[in-house]
Amino acid sequence: MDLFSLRGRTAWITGGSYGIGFAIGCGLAEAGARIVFNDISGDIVDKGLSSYQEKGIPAKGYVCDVTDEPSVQALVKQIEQDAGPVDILVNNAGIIRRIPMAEMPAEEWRKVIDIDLTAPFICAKAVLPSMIRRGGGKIINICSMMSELGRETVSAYAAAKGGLKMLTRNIASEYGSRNIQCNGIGPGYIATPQTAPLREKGEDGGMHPFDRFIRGRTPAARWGTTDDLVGPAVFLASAASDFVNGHVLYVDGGILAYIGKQP
Ligand code: NAP
Ligand code: GCO
Repeated sequence: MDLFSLRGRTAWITGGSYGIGFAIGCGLAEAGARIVFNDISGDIVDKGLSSYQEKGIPAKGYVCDVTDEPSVQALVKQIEQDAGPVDILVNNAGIIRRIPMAEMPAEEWRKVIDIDLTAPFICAKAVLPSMIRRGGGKIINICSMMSELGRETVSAYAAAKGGLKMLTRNIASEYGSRNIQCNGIGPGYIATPQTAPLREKGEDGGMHPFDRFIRGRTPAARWGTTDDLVGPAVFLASAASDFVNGHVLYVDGGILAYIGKQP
């Protein structure tokens, strides 16, 4: 099944020290890719390097804030020297702020848009010239249920992830002729540090109401794990998806297909 082989490819996962990015990095490594990742702090990068090492993956880690274009441009040059040109970019780094919109300071809004939407633009722009020169590449943007649905308190995040879906389609439209495939992965509700507050048990040890809600809203009746995202990521990073472009692959246990369990 060489269609799914990533041997000889260099994959850069932004925010890849833990969570979804780390799982995708491990999966792409298992398919043969060289892994490079960045995070915003040296401590987190070191944590990531140890985690990859424990898995026997010789990943390279770099400190870089993905919202800072000069730093990203410099990082891409450094990656090229250390591990070769980027063949696969996974725009994974992201944050969420859960604040009712009417109370959300514009500064918090801007921070979410900057990291979740502008940074994927900055990182994709940084790798496109080399991909074009070399005859192709893969860009995978980590979207969300909120690329399609809204909910209370996540206005900035939903706007960013909705925009990321359209950025995905636009990169596919503008660079598809250069054999660059840009697709999205739309994870459902995944058990990571980002969603930990939604799963915290109450003082009485009872299930968090949101935890119960999501289990009822998901046909699979469970939260996703980061490992659920590995197969879709390998598919979109490999030759198996060379004619798939501008698509968001939802890995949500069926949430988007389901009206929800009758109370
Ligand atoms: P996470 O556990 O919060 O990890 C996010 C990663 O991004 C962290 O390593 C974080 O580093 C890094 N990061 C944040 N801001 C950065 C910046 N400016 N520069 C570089 N790195 C930065 O999140 P996750 O749950 O794994 O989610 C990863 C992606 O999947 C995000 O885009 C998220 O929106 C998306 N997603 C998550 C879910 C879910 O249910 N968990 C579902 C759909 C989509 P620090 O630790 O240093 O901040
Ligand atoms: C939230 C959650 C979601 C998930 C994910 C769903 O507060 O609703 O954090 O936004 O992170 O994006 O796909």
